Amino acid sequence: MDIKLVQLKSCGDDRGSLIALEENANVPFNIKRVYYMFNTGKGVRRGYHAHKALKQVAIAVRGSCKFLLDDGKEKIEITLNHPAQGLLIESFIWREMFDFTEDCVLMVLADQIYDESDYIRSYDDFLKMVEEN
Ligand code: T46
Repeated sequence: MDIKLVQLKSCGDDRGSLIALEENANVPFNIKRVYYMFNTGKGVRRGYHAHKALKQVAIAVRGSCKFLLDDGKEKIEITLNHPAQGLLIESFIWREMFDFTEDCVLMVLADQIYDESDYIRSYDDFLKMVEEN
């Protein structure tokens, strides 16, 4: 599956920790958009879609949450629980996010601006598109 969990270098000293994100360096694309979700309610499950072209890196900068990732053949579950973990999600991966802790801030860096036409929101359509590829 086209998923990578990248360890981000943390520059720590006695004042605390700092992580820098740079396009085409530890983030393997041009960063066109950054968004973050927080105040996610208890028991909420989000996502339920794949993307036709979008590549993203997700980082739980605070708290933790889980991802279900599915390439149409295999499903895996990944927990993001540290700000130094970057989850690279390529296109044509179905994703669901769940088990957000109350304090979770999930930040996502994306290689495209927001475009609803890039979303595949039907799981059946997703499976058909994967088979056709
Ligand atoms: C993804 C997962 C990890 C915008 O107006 N601009 C944006 O850039 C985004 C991402 C969302 N929105 C609006 C669209 C919806 O009205 O914000 C609302 C919530 O978005 P959505 O329901 O798509 O959120 P999630 O958590 O299901 O999915 C998001 C991303 O949309 C998606 O690309 O991979 O996080």
